Amino acid sequence: MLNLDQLASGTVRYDYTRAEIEAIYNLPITRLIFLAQSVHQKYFAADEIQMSTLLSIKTGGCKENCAYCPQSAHYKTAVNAQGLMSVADIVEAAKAAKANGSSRFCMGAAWRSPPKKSKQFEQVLEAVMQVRELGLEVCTTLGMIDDEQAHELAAAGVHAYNHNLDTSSEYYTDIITTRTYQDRLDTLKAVRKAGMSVCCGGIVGMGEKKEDRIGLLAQLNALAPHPESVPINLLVKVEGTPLQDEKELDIFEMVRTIATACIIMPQSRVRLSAGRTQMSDEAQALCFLAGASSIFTGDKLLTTPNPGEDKDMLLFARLGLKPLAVTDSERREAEGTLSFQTQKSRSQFHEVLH
Ligand code: SAM
Ligand code: DTB
Ligand code: SF4
Repeated sequence: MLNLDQLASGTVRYDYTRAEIEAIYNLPITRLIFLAQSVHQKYFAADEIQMSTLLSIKTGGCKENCAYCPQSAHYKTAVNAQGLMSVADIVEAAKAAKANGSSRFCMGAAWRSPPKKSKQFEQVLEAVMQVRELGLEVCTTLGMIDDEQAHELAAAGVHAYNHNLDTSSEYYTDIITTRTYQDRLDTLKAVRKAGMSVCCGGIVGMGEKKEDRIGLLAQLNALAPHPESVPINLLVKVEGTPLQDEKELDIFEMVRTIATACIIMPQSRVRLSAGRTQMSDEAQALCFLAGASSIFTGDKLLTTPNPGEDKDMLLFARLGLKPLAVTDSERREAEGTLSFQTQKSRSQFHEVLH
């Protein structure tokens, strides 16, 4: 039996069983969304959405065989492989992202792992330092990294490292065979050890069963501390990948995944990530109601389309939402001095920041 009052209190727990997570996931959607939103507003403002901009700094030709990915060298897709971008070009793109209201800039590279002690990795570190100097929160997603690489990235100023578990451990081997689930967990451990914020989530709509979405949520919940960011991607079906003809997922399954993530990881920022071009405005609004409070902006994700600034601003205006004006690190700094337990403290927090 679920204790709804305990769930609504926003208590942080790392020991939800799959059965408990399933019971939350299967709640009547009215109750599920109400619960997710109540928990979300214990820790986050109701109307603020974090805007992150993605930039693919090294595109295509990846050695891994992730069945969803247009950048894998194992599949013939329309992606043109491109070597590592110059630092100057990366900084230009970051300046444009900042001008468009993004507070977080995420650089992605189609690497199995960044080449060790290479000129290329040095170049990434230099780009991180220069983007950081613009006042943007820097996030990177470069594949598997070890302790040393994690420390170098953290020292250069990377705030968050994105590395997804993608799906349940059971379904994982249907999707990727070139690296293991444990490899992913090891990278997450290195990221945490180096003091970076962890950004870790997955993809829905890859032909997985409901149990796999629940399995993914259970794996994420067991990470202690929870990932600060949890991206939930809806599969973007790309021609040439093994998942190009995958059956459409009922969008309410995505909504349920987001809501459940918000409830079982109450202090994590859940991101409505890839797949928004396939979603109606109403479906996106449901994801925000379910507690998603972050999106990727701009007209491109890494290689696939995204709705673009104008469309997003129009939707925000209709929904009364606004871009988060501060970075998560600034927010957490303020959080350190304030309790979030009462409505009063939330309004004080806003006075401090605005
Ligand atoms: N190569 C690095 C890695 O795999 O960690 C970083 C880039 S990779 C493209 C980042 C994440 O994007 C993947 O882990 C996956 O969750 C997501 N992704 C990739 N292709 C996708 C697609 N077609 N639809 C939805 N999400 C996708
Ligand atoms: C994440 O979970 N989603 C983003 C980000 N982390 C790096 C990537 C989505 C990629 C979608 C496919 C593409 O554009 O290539
Ligand atoms: Fe490579 Fe990342 Fe794509 Fe997998 S998801 S093929 S590791 S770029």
